[in-house]
Parts: sequence; C-alpha cells; structure tokens
Amino acid sequence: HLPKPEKTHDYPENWQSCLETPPKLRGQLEVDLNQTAGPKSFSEIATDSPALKSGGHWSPAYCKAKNRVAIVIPYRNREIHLRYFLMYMHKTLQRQELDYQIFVVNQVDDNSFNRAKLLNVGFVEAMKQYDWQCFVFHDVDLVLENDKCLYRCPEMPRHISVAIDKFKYKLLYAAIFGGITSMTTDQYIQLNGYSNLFWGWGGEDDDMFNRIRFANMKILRPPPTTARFKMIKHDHESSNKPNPKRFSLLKNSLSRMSEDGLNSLEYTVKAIHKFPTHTMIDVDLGNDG
Ligand code: NGS
Repeated sequence: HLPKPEKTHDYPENWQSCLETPPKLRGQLEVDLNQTAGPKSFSEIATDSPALKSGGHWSPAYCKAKNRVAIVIPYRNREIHLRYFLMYMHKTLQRQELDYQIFVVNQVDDNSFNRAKLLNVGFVEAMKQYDWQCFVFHDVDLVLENDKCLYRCPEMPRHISVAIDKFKYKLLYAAIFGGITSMTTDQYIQLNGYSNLFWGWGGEDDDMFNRIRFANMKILRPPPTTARFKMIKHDHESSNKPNPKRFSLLKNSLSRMSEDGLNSLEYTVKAIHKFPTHTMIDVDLGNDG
C-alpha cells in the first residue's frame, strides 16, 4: 500500500537505453580510507560531480539508465565515513550508468541503533519520491574497490559485500547477509521488509536471511574477484551494544514475518535535507519497548 511516487523517471521516453555493459568501467580501483587530510568535504564532493541533482540524485545524460536504484544507508553520527563513502561511490555509480540516489537514514532519537528499522524507513521514504526498481542497503563504512561489481538487482535478493579487507577478503559464514544487500522493490514488499524489533547490534541481517528462505527465494552473490570492499576502521559505538534478545528473536523469524516489518512500521520523520550529495532523512524510531 505504498503511496504513488512524486515522479516515475527522469529521462525523455525516446532516449536509447544505456548499454548492458557500461563502457566506462575501470575494474580495480585505488581506494584509500586512511588519508592524512581525511576525506573531501561535502562541497568538494559536490563540485567533483557537477551533474548531481538535489538530494544526491544522478542519471546518465546520454542514455536511458537500465536501473533505477535507491542506495539506503543506515546512519548515526559517522560524518567522516559518509564523506569517504560519497567521495568514492558517486564516481563509481556514475560509471555504472545507474539512475540512482543516495538516502542516508539518520537515527536522531537516543535509543539503541536499529539498523533494520532504518532500512525500512529508507525504503518507504525513497518510494514516496521516485519509482525505484531496485534497493541497495549499504553500511556507510564499506567502499567498493572494483566498479565491475554492478549495483543492480538481479532476479533474486543478493548479498553484495562478499570480500572485505577486514576479513581478509573471505566470506565470514555461508549464511551471512550483512553489510551490503540488494533487493528489487517487489521482493522487498513480498518479504515485508526487515524486522523492526532488532535494537542494538546483530541478528537483523540473519533474520532477513531467514525471511528470504521462508519465501522460497535464493540468495545470489557476485564473484569475490569484483565484489571487493575496503572497510573504514572504527570502534564499536557505545550506543550500539550487542542485542541480548537477538538469539531468541531469531528463533521465531517465520512467525513474525507477516506482522513485523513494513506493515507494522511506525516512525516520525523530523526533517528531510536534500543536500547536493545525498538526501538525509532525520528520523525518530520511537521506543525500543
Ligand atoms: C553475526 C551477527 C550478524 C553480523 C555478523 C557479522 O554473529 O548480525 O555476525 O558481524 N549475528 C548475530 O549476532 C546473531 S561483523 O563481524 O561484520 O561485525 O552481521
């Protein structure tokens, strides 16, 4: 029961489609997340991408993008990470010729961090603005090292952050679904989004893994040769302690699925800032009960 978006697409109907394989891809990229001077400022990042439209929306100016992709980032108080992310990822996503926008969902209440609920909010708020076909849910501390890993949504949900430097570029465990994932709009609705009940660190991604299995969908992964990421080094935030309830919640993923998710989502948007480089949605997620 999503409201109709303000806009459905951003290009003239008579344009030619972009090519199946974007011609400007470079492959392996230089990514340095430990620069002495730190990442560029937001205004420098905007200057580097002059074709960005308000809110960090971009689409190719020479062909009809094959994919309308919303990138949703759960966020609280990580400005340096966000600037590194934007300074590298805008260029990469543009070479991938996506019609994309970056939505940063900023939890402004003082409760424990709720990554999954922030993703649900990002989905609903992004769908109010534009007719997105594909969602990429993206932790702010990961930067792609190879632009051949395309941020598209294939026929099944996908776990994208396959090989991360912090984990020696090895998958942590076979069922991992954290970090970066993609789902089509229809898949996300069918799954009722993520659970809203995981306050604090851990388990919300495993719960989504369970939902996908219960819905008889498969999880795809891009090859580790291109799905390579650098992670920004940081300490665990004190407001994001491991959630002691996560194991008991995971025992009833199936019975919660139909009533805990998009259809039970409650939140209060405090502000929506359309910055040149991204849309920041300040949200109060309410009490963790
Ligand atoms: C598992 C967590 C996941 C988490 C993964 C990787 O143990 O939520 O570790 O975490 N599941 C539970 O706690 C039930 S990481 O090492 O990347 O911080 O995504």
